Amino acid sequence: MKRTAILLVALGLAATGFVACGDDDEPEQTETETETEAETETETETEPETEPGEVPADLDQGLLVVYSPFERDDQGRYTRPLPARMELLSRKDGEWRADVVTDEDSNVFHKAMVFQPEGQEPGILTVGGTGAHVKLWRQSDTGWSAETIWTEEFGGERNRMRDVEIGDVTGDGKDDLVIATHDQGVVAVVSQTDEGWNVDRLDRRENTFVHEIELGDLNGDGKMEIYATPSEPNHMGGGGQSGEVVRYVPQDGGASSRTVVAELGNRHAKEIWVGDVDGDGTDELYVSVEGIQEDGEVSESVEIRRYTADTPPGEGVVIATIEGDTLTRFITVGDVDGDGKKEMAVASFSKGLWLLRPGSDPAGEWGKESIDRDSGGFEHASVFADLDGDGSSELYVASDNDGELRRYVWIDGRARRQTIHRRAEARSMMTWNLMPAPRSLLRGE
Ligand SMILES: [Ca+2]
Ligand SMILES: [Ca+2]
Ligand SMILES: [Ca+2]
Ligand SMILES: [Ca+2]
Repeated sequence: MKRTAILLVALGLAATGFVACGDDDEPEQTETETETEAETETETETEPETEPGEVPADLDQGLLVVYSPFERDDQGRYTRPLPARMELLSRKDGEWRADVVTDEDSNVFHKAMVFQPEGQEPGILTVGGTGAHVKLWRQSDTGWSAETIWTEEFGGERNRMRDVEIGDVTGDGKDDLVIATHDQGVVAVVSQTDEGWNVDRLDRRENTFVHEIELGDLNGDGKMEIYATPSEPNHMGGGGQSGEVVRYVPQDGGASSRTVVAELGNRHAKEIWVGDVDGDGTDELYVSVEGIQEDGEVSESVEIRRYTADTPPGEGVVIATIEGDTLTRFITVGDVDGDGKKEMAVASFSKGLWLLRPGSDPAGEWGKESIDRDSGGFEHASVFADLDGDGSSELYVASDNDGELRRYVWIDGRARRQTIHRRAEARSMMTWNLMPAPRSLLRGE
């Protein structure tokens, strides 16, 4: 994928020195970072501790943050991949702590999330790229070590597990893993059986990237649907990159149930979101349709399109446009003010963070306001989570342009930014995903 190689030059990257390595045969070590990375950054919060929005001294929930780290090449640019890296970020007694787990089997973790197979203790599920691995990590007295749930060489130029979602798509009452890959277009359901893990490949297409998986029930029949985003492989040549959004319903026939639900023409999506944002009790599909840049000019800007169960594939409703940007890889949904109505945050590549609110007609244009123009990155990983448990969502954002992980809280209707984690060299890593997780799991205490 040429995009990645060019990107690394553009962003640069650096070794951070806290690399704990391991493979399946020996326990991974964990190190607690002490000074340069895990300290609380307070430059944006000089107010006393009673200030609204202050981060509480103790948080029962922390964050899983996953990266592709790089070291410098002979020209001093951060282009040499290092082992995939995951940081377990937690806060206690007024201090943030980042425990680090790395994996030499891959050079990127695309996602990490809590997963508890039936009859087992919860662990941390990771999907990694080059090599393509799905692993379940658990902590013991000797550190973190992983069970490999699925690994495969797909036979294409790239070999990546790109996304995973957890849900019961087979209808047996047990959670499944639904996984997408680069670059052989695989969409697979990994199910827990008495003998171990069973991989059911619903799809496989040459020269196809599947960027994203979402699960939900748009038609309200109680059967969980799978949504996936196949496209032509990524390229940096400008112009179009054709893609679509497809649906599979394993309980209605698996591979044969494949249906195109969003036709995107010469455009495509790397980010979709499924859930009930408008609060009517039924899930919707939101598709972040990437724009087109030709001869240095943005001819088509990013659009967020909305689909319900009966929306024709060519008639998604544009609820918002991110003017002048062609990339948006994160949509996240939360409730910034705790009023029970949901908001959607959109993290664009170069035009900052935006907050969208459905109006009285959710099938019309939504309200849009800027959260922060000074935030960005190629992935621009973002997630709403209520780590402080006060009933309102905070927005956590990796601004890779700045090498910072930031927290936004809404006070009197306005977003307020705090930096909670900073790396010494912004270019040394790309952040791919953020997910909340219990501190007890992250710290093993
Ligand atoms: Ca359904
Ligand atoms: Ca709805
Ligand atoms: Ca709200
Ligand atoms: Ca909160």
